[in-house]
Amino acid sequence: MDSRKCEELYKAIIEGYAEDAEALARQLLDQGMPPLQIIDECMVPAIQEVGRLYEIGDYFLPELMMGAEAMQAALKIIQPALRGEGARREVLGTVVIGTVAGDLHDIGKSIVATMLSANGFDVYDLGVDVSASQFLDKVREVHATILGMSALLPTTMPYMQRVIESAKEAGLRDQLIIMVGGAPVTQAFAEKIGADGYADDAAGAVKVAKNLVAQKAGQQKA
Ligand code: B12
Repeated sequence: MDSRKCEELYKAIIEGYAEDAEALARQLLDQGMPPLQIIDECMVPAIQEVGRLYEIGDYFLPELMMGAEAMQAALKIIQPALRGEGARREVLGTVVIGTVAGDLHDIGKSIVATMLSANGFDVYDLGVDVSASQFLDKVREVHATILGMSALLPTTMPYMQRVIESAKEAGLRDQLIIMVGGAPVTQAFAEKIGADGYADDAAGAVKVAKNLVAQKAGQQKA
């Protein structure tokens, strides 16, 4: 495997070159690098570095946006390969997922959605800026097993709790598994707001989702 290509993809995202990022992602796939490894080793560290440069004032909003665009261009190439990886045997559950109201960050949420879908879940991705009623309408419509929420801003994290409260008021809470995530979200926060599960990356999200579904099935049998 040519590790220079991974390094080049990392740099292309930091420098905001979307076309290069796309081409490099394709080359890495062609070389046989597993899609999740490309995301975790070449891409996520790059967008994190973009965030760090923005935080210390070296980058401004245009650079932040260019980095995000390069990241998304590469993701577009990787996602079909990621989806193709999981051999679909049975449907493990139905997931409604989205980024909460006021928050436009969707890169991590989309990776989680793709990974869940690759691993046997039927996934309805509602996108970004999703309100409590939009989440709950979809949960009712598709009889969701899992509701997944993502937030990247400290100011939008509290909205997750609001959605959980709304689910209780609507009488939907008990039938649902609620999972939360996003860079500033922690296990402690998840517990505090009464969510059932939390994971700090997409592979973890799949593991937690599978465990919670199995647990719930066990409870229903008992
Ligand atoms: C890319 C980016 C953007 C892009 C987003 C593009 C897009 N389509 O998503 C753009 C340019 C639009 C943007 C805008 C803004 N951003 Co911004 N952004 C980022 C950045 C650099 C990367 C986020 C990202 O994609 N990470 C990579 C993914 C893979 O990681 P992730 O999202 O954490 O997801 C993983 C896990 O958390 C988990 N996960 C995620 N969701 C879920 C859900 C579930 C259910 C589960 C189980 C797991 C899970 O799995 C994922 C995969 O591994 C971060 C920096 C950072 N370090 O996070 C700043 C950051 C989040 N942004 C920040 C800010 C301030 C903003 C703006 C307010 C800037 C402005 N002045 O306008 C706006 C807000 C707009 C809004 N209303 O949302 C700050 C927030 C800090 C704060 N205290 O507020 C950060 C931390 C940057 C910084 N260091 O200052 N941003």
